[in-house]
Amino acid sequence: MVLNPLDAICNKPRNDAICVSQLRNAKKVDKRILQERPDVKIFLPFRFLFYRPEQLFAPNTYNRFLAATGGDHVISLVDEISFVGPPSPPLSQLDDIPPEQFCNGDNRPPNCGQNCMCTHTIDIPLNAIVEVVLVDEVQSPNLSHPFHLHGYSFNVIGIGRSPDKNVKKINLKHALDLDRRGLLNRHFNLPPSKDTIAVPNNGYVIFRFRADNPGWWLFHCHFLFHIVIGMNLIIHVGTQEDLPPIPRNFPKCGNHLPPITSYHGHW
Ligand SMILES: [Cu+2]
Repeated sequence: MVLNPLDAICNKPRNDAICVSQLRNAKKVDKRILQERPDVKIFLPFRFLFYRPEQLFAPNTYNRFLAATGGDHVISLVDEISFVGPPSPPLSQLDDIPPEQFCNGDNRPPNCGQNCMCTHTIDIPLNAIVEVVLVDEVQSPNLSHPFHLHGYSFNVIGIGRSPDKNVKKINLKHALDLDRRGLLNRHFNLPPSKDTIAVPNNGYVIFRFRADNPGWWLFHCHFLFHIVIGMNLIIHVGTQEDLPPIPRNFPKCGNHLPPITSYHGHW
């Protein structure tokens, strides 16, 4: 019996494998999690961006990248943004971070380019019921990205691939369409609690949590070499007023790297 089969067939019982979404929670699950509509719904497609050598070695560009097997030079995009860390910790030094450093899919910096780099942060009201739909646009065969959320355990309510046999590759647009038509798998029978979940290649994962733990929580693929190239974002729950006060004489820190900038129309 295999846990998390690579074929991601999770919508029916089988003898050879079981998906995490088919496990049952030993504990009670928050009733609000099990209601049809969450308060906040976030679609997060993720993929690689391939650099051409001339883009990497153009004068005065210092792009970070991963040299993949086969010789590709890639960075990672989550919702078309490659995460860069803030110069100081937002938890204790929010005022030291330029506000324009933060971004998300709805608030991209102007002229951000295809390799858009900023501190991808999604604001969530305290106590909201949040649903996250991860969509694998990397689609590297047999590669499942293990996404990990700090600060919470979440309930996994769906794992799968497109039921449409004519669709060879899933993407955000198709996932949104499936969702509108009620064709994404969602199970509400004691969905299991996890803090890491592997997204099947060419597939999706749906999970939910109640945002009752205020703070700035990193959400990221757990492959270290994907963290380095930006496969991360921050789930920011509540406001600074929801957090305990910063201790007196708490150490401070600033940027130890020159700022990383995106291309501005050099494509
Ligand atoms: Cu990854």
